[in-house]
Amino acid sequence: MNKNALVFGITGQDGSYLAELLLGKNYNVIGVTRRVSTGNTGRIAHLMDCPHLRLVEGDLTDYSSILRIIEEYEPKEVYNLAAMSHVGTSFDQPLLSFDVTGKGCLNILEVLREHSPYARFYQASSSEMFGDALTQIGGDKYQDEKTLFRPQSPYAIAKLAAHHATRLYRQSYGLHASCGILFNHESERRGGRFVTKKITKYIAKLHHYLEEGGDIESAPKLHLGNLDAKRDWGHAEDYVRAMWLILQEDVPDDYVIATGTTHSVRDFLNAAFNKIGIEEYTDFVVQDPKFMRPSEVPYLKGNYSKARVVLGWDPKVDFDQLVSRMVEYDIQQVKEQETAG
Ligand code: NDP
Ligand code: GDR
Repeated sequence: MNKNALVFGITGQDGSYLAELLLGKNYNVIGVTRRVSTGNTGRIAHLMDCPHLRLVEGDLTDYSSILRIIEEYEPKEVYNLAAMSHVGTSFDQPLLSFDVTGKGCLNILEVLREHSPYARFYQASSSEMFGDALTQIGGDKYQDEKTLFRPQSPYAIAKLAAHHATRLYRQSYGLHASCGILFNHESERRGGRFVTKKITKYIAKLHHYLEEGGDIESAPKLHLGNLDAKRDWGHAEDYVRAMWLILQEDVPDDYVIATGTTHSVRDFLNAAFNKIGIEEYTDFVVQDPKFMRPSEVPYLKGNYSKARVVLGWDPKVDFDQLVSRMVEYDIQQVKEQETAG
């Protein structure tokens, strides 16, 4: 009999890749979607005809819908990828962020404790929880499972609450509950308001504009915030593999998942503009206070040694490949849109 896996956040970037991975491993995948007035299933459209995928409506803030779904499907594995995941937006919507990203996880844990104590639970923790914990930046400094948490946004505070709740339910009630502390991971399917996708979508449009004979001076500009922040960027396909591996371990635990390399937003801009033959991005980018955050996480670089040793996990896609894949995909999208109409 195929195992049932329940995925909260299946319509998101990671949810779509995780669903593909689980379906490939012969799971029955039950994906929780929010009822919205316009479509939110674009990222999983290619999976909709799969007989082992079922979508059910529910919301992380609604305990009763989580209870109903878990009682009905009795999943062996539960992945919580649902969140209000945009750090910048969490400063404008702190209460919603906490309700969804923090308390939502507790809703699942409570249902599991009372009704499904043998299910295995994965919580999507985040490198944002480290915040500005590293006071001296640069060099070979990195974050690992022992690094202090000093969250710098409402999002990170909510994630840290969920992280500690998961640990507490593991230790106090014996739940098989684990956290992946995932560093930034991007992909062709990344949401359009995260910095990498914002850059690659702009570049794809700029490429088309220049090919059509547009001149550089009149080109629309790309408005960004802090260009000095450094992030450890990997590809989502690699990271969902780590999520699955974490739940296959008999002993639940927390793992840092990262690439061990770090690049600034400027580095990403340089790499992405170089892909379309532009050496200098500065003619096209404007720093706009609107995209600056009230507080920032300056430097992230993860040490994933524990995941490598225990899970046998390593990332396969490096920074340059990630940038290439995103730029090429977005250029193709623009071409298809132009051809379509
Ligand atoms: P996305 O923003 O792409 O996806 C978030 C998902 O959560 C969507 O499916 C969204 O549904 C769903 N969701 C939001 N609110 C609710 C709610 N109230 N009830 C049920 N579902 C809800 O995020 P990613 O795929 O990039 O990330 C997955 C998880 O991993 C998130 O928890 C994120 O915070 C965390 N994370 C991500 C990292 C990254 O770099 N990508 C790094 C570390 C952690 P809808 O489609 O309807 O909006
Ligand atoms: P982050 O990702 O906040 O790290 O959270 P994001 O891509 O939003 O920002 C990365 C860095 O780029 C700077 N930046 C901008 N960011 C955005 N979104 N838009 C801009 O215009 C812009 N200009 C500069 C930011 O200030 C920041 O320093 C992501 C999310 O996926 C979280 O859910 C996840 O937990 C963490 O990664 C790990």
